[in-house]
Amino acid sequence: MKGRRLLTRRNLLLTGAAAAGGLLLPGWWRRNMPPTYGHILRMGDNLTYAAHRLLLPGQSMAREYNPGDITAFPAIFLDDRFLTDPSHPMRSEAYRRSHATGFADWRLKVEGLVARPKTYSLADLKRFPARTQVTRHTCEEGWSAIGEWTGVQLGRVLEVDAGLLPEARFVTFHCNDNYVDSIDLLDALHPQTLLAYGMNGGDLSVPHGAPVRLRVETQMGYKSMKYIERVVVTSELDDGGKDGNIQNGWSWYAGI
Ligand SMILES: Nc1nc2c(c(=O)[nH]1)N[C@H]1C(S)=C(S)[C@@H](COP(=O)(O)O)O[C@H]1N2
Ligand SMILES: [Mo]
Repeated sequence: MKGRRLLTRRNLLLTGAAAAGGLLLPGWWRRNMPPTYGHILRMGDNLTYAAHRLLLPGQSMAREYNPGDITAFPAIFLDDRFLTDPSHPMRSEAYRRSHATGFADWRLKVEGLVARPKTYSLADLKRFPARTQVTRHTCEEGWSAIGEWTGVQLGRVLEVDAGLLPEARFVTFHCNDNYVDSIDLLDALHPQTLLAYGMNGGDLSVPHGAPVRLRVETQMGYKSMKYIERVVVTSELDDGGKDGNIQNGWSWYAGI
């Protein structure tokens, strides 16, 4: 179910172009390839990653829709039952308590290769200029939905406020349900990559990742991590250990 990739004609073409680019531009290759991980069969990830980085330079924007295009939006994995059902997979007492206070005691840690490691409250994040965007979320399980997201650009927090150090290359997200995954700096600093606290005009709900989730509009839905609590900037890929999505069979790079 996780990390499935369709080998489309377009991907094959892109892959070929990227391979050619890599042979011609070894320096580019070194700078733009994701780190090696796992199994030789995962090479396909590297080729797709390289193809996107070569052919979609930098910051191409994901399509934005109008508020009238917003659709019903399923919530994956979680519903509000975790608040009352102790056998629910997400049973962090701290999260339950935090939820009961309207997330007043919730904090987001930003650490690693930043000049000023910081801890943000929800109010702190809301003091930054907000961005609202209506985008399509595509899940690897075969559904997609359109929603409106409001939040602060991750790039503003990382680059402007915390200050990225020169060795920074990846950003890893640790979530309350032990979900861990990372993105590279290009996606982290993309103008549509948000720490989102609002959805469809209201607060982000528990099923959709309250109080703050990531929106990465350049990749498949599973990279848009919910229940974020810690953001770590690194120079090397942190695969998240046993909780990491790679170990659980997902492609690290899931560009769309
Ligand atoms: N922390 C966390 N984030 C997560 C997930 C999860 O299980 N835990 N599921 C991912 C997947 S596979 C999808 S499709 C989207 C679903 O977001 P939604 O529940 O708002 O529809 O969240 C992503 N982010
Ligand atoms: Mo998904």
